[in-house]
Amino acid sequence: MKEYKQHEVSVKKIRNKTILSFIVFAFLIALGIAGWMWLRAQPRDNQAQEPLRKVLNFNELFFGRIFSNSHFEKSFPPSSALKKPRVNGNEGMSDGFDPSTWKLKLARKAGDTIYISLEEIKALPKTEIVFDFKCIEGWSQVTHWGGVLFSDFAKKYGLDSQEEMKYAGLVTPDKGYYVGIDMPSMLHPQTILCYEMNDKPLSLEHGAPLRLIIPVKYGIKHLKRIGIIFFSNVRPADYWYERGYDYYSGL
Ligand SMILES: Nc1nc2c(c(=O)[nH]1)N[C@H]1C(S)=C(S)[C@@H](COP(=O)(O)O)O[C@H]1N2
Ligand SMILES: [Mo]
Repeated sequence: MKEYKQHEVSVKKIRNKTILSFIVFAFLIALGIAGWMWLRAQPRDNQAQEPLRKVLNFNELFFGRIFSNSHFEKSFPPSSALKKPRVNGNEGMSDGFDPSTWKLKLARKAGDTIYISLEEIKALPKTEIVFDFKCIEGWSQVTHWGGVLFSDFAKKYGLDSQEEMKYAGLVTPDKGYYVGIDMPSMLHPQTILCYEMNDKPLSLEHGAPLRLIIPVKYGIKHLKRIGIIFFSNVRPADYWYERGYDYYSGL
């Protein structure tokens, strides 16, 4: 009969293996902590550590440019819209604002600024949109808005050369809230300068007299109470970008 050679595993060998796996384990943990500390120590680019900001920028380049401004947000029948949508955020909406004397300041280019009344804006063709409004805080609500397509507005006010620029900037009258929007999203056929909600004049808390509704973006970009619109080839300042969010914030 053939004898099988027995493998003897000595106690010493087992102990060495245990020690080795413990060292590897400890090393990996140390590596994780060192990596975390390295990331924390990196310089920040608008609140996000540079390596993370690079990932955000890459995502934005890849997904933002390619998908966001060419897709259509799903629309809903007006009957499915909330009657009393929640109000969220009042940055740049300081007291003492008088909507009756308001005019939109449109800075077309240096030395060419015009002021437009709400009546003039309401005289343009009206477009309505009912869509699922999404906030980065994680909630969404189907809401119903009316106003003028930004692209119609741009045609009316001769913004052809501005349309060639990369960004539009929107700022509240008190300059407390501001957003930058890439021009393709601004000209998207669902983007409106909005003055109505549920077929009624917009309330102050929802952004009267005029707000941006831009369904291809998260809520942070839907600036309420527009004071100024301007154009630029460099990114306009953006309130939430400065606080660590993605500049693009597209859906
Ligand atoms: N001026 C101004 N506009 C703003 C904000 C703000 O704080 N100030 N918050 C934004 C955010 S985060 C969201 S979700 C929407 C909410 O719009 P609503 O209050 O009409 O629901 O407004 C956006 N526009
Ligand atoms: Mo939001």
